Amino acid sequence: MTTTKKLIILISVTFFIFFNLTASAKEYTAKGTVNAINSSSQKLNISHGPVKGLMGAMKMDFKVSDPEMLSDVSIGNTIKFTLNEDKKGNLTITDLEIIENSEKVIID
Ligand SMILES: [Cu+2]
Repeated sequence: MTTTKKLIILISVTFFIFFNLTASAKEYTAKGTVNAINSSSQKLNISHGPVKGLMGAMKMDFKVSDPEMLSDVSIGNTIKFTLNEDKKGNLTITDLEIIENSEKVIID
């Protein structure tokens, strides 16, 4: 094998590894309303709008990256959040911001 061929193979392998690593994590931005806060499972149940390139509007659970985020929100809040999708397709909220602070009034 010539040195040139070895070099081409080495460059190809390097690029292949690089693109696989960089393509692993994807980020999305979404908006939704908090339906439930589950601190034991570190999840928020959210009715979210369409997430471009990922999914349509639906009601579902999302894990948050930091449990502190659960105490930042209240049921009924409309939030804007950042979703991170890992290589396996697991979705995690990595950032959130309250855009409408209308808390649900619970009457006992
Ligand atoms: Cu969804």
